[in-house]
Amino acid sequence: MTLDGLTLYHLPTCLFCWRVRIAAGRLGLKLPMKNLMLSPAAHSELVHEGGKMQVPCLRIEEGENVRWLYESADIIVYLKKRLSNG
Ligand SMILES: N[C@@H](CCC(=O)N[C@@H](CS)C(=O)NCC(=O)O)C(=O)O
Repeated sequence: MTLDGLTLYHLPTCLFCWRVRIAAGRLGLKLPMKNLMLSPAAHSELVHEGGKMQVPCLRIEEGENVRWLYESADIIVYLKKRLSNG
C-alpha cells in the first residue's frame, strides 16, 4: 500500500536507510524514494529545505505544510503510527 505525501530521501549504501526500507517492506508499504547518489537536486532539497545532510530523511507533506523527519527509528515509529491511524 501507499500513503500520501511521503518521500524517503536515502543513500543505497546507508544501513540506516536500509533499516527504514526493510521496516516499510515488512509493513507492506511502498515508499516513494529519492536516491541522493543519483540526484544532486534531491541532495540540495534535503540540505536546504530539510536543514541538514543526513539520511534517511522522510519528507512529509501535510496539506500545505512540509516537514522533514530525520532518524531511522523516528521514521519507523511515524510509519507505524500512520498505518495504524488508517
Ligand atoms: N542516527 C541516524 C544516523 C544516520 C546516519 O548516520 N546517516 C549517515 C549515512 S549512513 C549520514 O547521513 N551521514 C551524513 C553524510 O553522509 O554526509 C539514524 O538512525 O537515522
